Amino acid sequence: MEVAKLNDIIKSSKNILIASHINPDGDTLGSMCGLYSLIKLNFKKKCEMLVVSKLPDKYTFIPNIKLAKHIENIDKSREYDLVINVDVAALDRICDGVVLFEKAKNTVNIDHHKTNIEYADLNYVEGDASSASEVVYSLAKKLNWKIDLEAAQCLYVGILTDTGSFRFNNTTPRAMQYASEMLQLGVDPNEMFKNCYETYTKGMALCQAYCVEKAVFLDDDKIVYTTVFKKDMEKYNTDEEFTEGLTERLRAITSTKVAFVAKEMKNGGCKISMRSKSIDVAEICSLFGGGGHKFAAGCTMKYSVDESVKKILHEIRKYEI
Ligand SMILES: [Mn+2]
Repeated sequence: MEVAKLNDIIKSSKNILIASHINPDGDTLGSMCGLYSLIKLNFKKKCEMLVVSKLPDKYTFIPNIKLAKHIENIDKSREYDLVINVDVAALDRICDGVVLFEKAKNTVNIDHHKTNIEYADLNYVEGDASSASEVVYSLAKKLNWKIDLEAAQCLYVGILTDTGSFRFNNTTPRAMQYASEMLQLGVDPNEMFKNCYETYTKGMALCQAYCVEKAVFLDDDKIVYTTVFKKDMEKYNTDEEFTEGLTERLRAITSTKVAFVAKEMKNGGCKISMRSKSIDVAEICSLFGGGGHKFAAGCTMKYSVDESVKKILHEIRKYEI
């Protein structure tokens, strides 16, 4: 996709909305705020930012994140000249934001999910990029945009968190080169690390320990899963955020090939987070309306936790692992 078109479309738009996905992570928020900073700096335009879920507390340090509007507080009858989705693999990931997306004169889709079906007018989807933040940064470079410290801090968060601190397979030379350039712009890696990872409350740490303790190991320990119920979160006085990193901990066990966490949702249903060292878990999650990456994916199921676990196990066991 021709990058110059992005310049033209931003220049010709008076009101712009940048949208992030449901249950936001560091990448969708980092790329949203990073793009916001870049548009402000290079086009002297202020855009609006949209979040469709509660903002995780730990990400409130991201520059300008507090300017983002929650979907409940935004005028849904508004017609934007331009809506830009970042890290949004499928349109339903922006929930009611779809109304605004469909009414917009122009739409742009900046992403790195291989499952992205390029649903916008302009699509910048790089399946090999570590993160949507990396794609935003690469666009900024190609378009010769100025990049300041504020933008670099935001985009660094996306690369850092989506590569699991430069540990996953998506840690490419380019991802590290960009991160290096961001450090040259003044990003403080230790400060970023502390903000993104050293954020557990006592309740969160204890609830994670409890969930690891009750993990179920199957098929010569190649499959491991654990469950999280609303009553567990109540007991430890923690919310759903605490499970971040839990699936990775289960995958980190030497015998594990596939790990997943099944979490009871507040409004019923069950959220599955899967990690793998062998099979394509995005494929399994897509059977239930989810998706993601080969070794890290998720889905939301409308069944009880126990029922969801059964269904997921059934699908995993269709593979040679
Ligand atoms: Mn991402």
